[in-house]
Amino acid sequence: MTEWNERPGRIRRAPENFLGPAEIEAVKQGRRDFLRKAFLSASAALGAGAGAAALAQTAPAGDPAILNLPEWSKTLGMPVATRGYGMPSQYEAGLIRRQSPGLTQTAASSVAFTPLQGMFGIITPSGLHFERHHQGWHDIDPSKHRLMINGLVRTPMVFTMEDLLRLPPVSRIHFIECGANTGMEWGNVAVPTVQYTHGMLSCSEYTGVRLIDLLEMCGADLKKGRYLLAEGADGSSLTRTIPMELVESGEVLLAYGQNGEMLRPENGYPLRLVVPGVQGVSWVKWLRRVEVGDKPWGTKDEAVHYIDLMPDGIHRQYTSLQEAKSVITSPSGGQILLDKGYYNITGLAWSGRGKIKRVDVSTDGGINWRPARLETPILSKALTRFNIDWVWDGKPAILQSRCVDESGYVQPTYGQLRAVRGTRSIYHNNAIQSWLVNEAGEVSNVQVL
Ligand SMILES: Nc1nc2c(c(=O)[nH]1)N[C@H]1C(S)=C(S)[C@@H](COP(=O)(O)O)O[C@H]1N2
Ligand SMILES: [Mo]
Repeated sequence: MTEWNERPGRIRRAPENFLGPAEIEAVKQGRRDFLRKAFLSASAALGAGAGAAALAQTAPAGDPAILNLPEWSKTLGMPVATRGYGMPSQYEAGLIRRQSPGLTQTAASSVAFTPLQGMFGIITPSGLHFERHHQGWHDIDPSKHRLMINGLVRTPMVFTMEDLLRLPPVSRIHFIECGANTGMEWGNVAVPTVQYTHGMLSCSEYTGVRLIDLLEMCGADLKKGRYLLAEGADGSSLTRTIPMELVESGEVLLAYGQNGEMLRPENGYPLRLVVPGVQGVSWVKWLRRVEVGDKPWGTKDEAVHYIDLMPDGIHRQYTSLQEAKSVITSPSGGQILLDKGYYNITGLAWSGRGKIKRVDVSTDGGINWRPARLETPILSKALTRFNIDWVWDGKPAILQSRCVDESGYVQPTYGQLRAVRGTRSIYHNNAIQSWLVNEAGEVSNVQVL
């Protein structure tokens, strides 16, 4: 099926990770054919001398999509509620979560990435939210799910989902990013598309109860109890230590809602922890227990995994905050610019410290920078969408974005990041991403120091 948006001035969506040489040749041939046909009919319509510049604005004469009434204008459409739960158009079937080609996965430990290249605005549709499971996912019967709060509390309590749904809720928009996002790029360029370099990233409106309110109901000892242990109900018994000051800020939620409906099973239905600004592993899914304690637990998920190997050979622990980071999502790796001319460069920026203050974009590999437009809303610890105009002259170009957050933190280059962190980490890679556009318009993943 040819892509509906495959025409000059537009970008062909990457259908899969790598485009093979044959597929690239087919796209190029398609572009040549399109231009020749459109040029011939446009010249015929406008008279001799009509230039190629008129192509984009002028419908080719004889275009059947203009001349003939389509079927859908002449027939009765589908009845309401043909589908009780709405689904995307059949023409959008390529925009799905995918597993990375370069990643070894097991049935137990697995990840599927969000297709950032095809998305608009800042909210991730729930069906495209990335998935990261340490022991697979379950669709848990909410009537059988319980949340226990114990440890340094006056009255240990057990809540049903009904109990939680009766309490006053709040709704907030936040990003979630796995600490291992972009992890495969530490050594060198590892994967071809933005889906795989940055797709362990999503942003939703979450609805739920503030954890601090429940802790107060249980009479938690906030003087001694400076830490929490959050535990999931899946087979991995995922457990993470959460510092109490994060909870006291009122930001940490016991969420049951995501984008206006209940959480999806893959994302922790019926209850998950939301820890804004902090790496995804602390957002415990299928949350069944919160324990109040006086020191970090040092569990397997924080002693062996999600630690940063530093150049001196020592592991850094509990680096949970996600530092400021940005990425151009289109044009991006695997896409092809079908013609010279105008393009809107678009992307996302986010920071675990608060709001994004500024994003600059370079089209020459970091020599010159121009400020991008930040689209509203600009929310704390949420994705921020940026856009900037660009005219491609057909010569090789390197596209980069660099963000600054409200704390003044500037997103580092790969050179700056590696100078501090070395090359042997897996987690917390927030370096500037570079996309190379070659003379054929093909966009690929490269690293610029
Ligand atoms: N109970 C439980 N919680 C979990 C996980 C898990 O496997 N089990 N994975 C964690 C990791 S590593 C991440 S990055 C996020 C991913 O959330 P998502 O699958 O909703 O995108 O959930 C976290 N919470
Ligand atoms: Mo993660």
